[in-house]
Amino acid sequence: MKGGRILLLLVCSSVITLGVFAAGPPTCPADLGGKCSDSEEWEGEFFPGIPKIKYEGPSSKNPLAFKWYNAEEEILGKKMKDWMRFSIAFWHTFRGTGGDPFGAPTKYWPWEDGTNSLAMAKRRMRANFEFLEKIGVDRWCFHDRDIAPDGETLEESNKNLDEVVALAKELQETNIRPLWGTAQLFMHPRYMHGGATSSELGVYAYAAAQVKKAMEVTHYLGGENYVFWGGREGYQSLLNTDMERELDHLARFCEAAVAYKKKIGFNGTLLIEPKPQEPTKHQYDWDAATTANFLRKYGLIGEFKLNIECNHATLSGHSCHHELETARINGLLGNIDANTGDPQIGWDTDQFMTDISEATMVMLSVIRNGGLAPGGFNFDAKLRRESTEVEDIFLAHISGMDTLARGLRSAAKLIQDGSLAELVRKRYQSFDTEIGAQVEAGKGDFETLEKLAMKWGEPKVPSAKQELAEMIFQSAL
Ligand code: XLS
Ligand code: NI
Ligand code: NI
Repeated sequence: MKGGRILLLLVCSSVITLGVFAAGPPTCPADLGGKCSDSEEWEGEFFPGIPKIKYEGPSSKNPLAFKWYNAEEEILGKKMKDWMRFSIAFWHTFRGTGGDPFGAPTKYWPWEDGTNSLAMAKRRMRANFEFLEKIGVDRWCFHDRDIAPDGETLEESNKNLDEVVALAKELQETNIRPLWGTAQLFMHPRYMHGGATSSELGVYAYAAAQVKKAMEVTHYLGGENYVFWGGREGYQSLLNTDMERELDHLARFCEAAVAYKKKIGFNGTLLIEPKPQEPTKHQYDWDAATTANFLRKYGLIGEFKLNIECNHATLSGHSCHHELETARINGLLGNIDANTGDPQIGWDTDQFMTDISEATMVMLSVIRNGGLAPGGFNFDAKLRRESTEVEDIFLAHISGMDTLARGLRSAAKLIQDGSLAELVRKRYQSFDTEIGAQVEAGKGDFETLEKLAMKWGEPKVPSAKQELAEMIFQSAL
């Protein structure tokens, strides 16, 4: 199992921006039947024959149509598109290859030429925008190094990024913008001990420079949020780690990000994305509660919110609903990385969500939060290794969008029906009394409570009605 575990850790890093540097992308796999383009200019459409995806309703049998997601339809006083604020993750959709630690890539999209050149980066960006247009989503998310190749120097990397960002800005026109941008601080070997928590000051500085630039381009593109996912901000062993010092460094890094955001006039939300482990043995932003504690300890509450990823939630031993509620009740729910794990595979499989119950619970939190704006739902999800046709990119996103849309409809039904809320209200009704209110107001001192306990005698403990709660929930799906 140990060997398996190491391989699993490798999987996580391989899902993101495969072949960005060093080893580079695979060469054109003629032997595997891969069809690689070699022309500089891409003629015509990237997704020929695929129309703009429309809503056709639940009875439609057309796989290239929405059955539940009807962007303009109002649910609980808000258009579906405004509840969802969907976003496409560039790294999975345009850099994912289906490769895993046990096997070579399985996907070679027709527009790939087997290189990681600037010309290729630009062509991919054009494919991204054609996809956004056809799927009807007006937000996208990126890491700096997914969209533009690393250069020999920081200056060269920045120049590459500027060139691709200029094209993205043009292609965005007026209606498309990033839901969030981020810096990739986990792929390059310099980040092997982390970025902000590296033991090496030079790396800390390099990470800061990369985040500075990524914040600038996110701002330039009209991004609504900026994400920090600390893939390698953690440790492999406490024996050689000064955890207190590393956490202090991470906090200083966050403070500098806040200062820079203000300096450049970026009004987007800064988001921290918790994850318990992968690729480190233990990541500092383990889960929502741990991250909230970090923010509170260092006086950063109010400057950051959380980006909750469902697959990370289950990796930390919680449900996605738990993580969303923890973030929400602390005023920290900012964004959702909408994906799901696999109950039989132990790592971050980043699958599109297909479970209607899970989607309904997710949407219950979102509704209670009054929506997510300026956050939204980023599909941090990838096609299965075995799904290899261009059409599968559409099918995967349609299925993910429909699942969440169905979740929204079910959650709205539950709220409108009111019986679940009534069950919860009744459960706590003893606190709705005069004495209960005093206790909740902090006036329940122990002497008073002892007198009451003696006067009341053995309390009658009511039923939690858990099965009834489940029945009500099920009937809304
Ligand atoms: C990896 C994370 C990553 C972040 C962005 O597990 O989910 O994709 O969302 O760096
Ligand atoms: Ni994520
Ligand atoms: Ni993830």
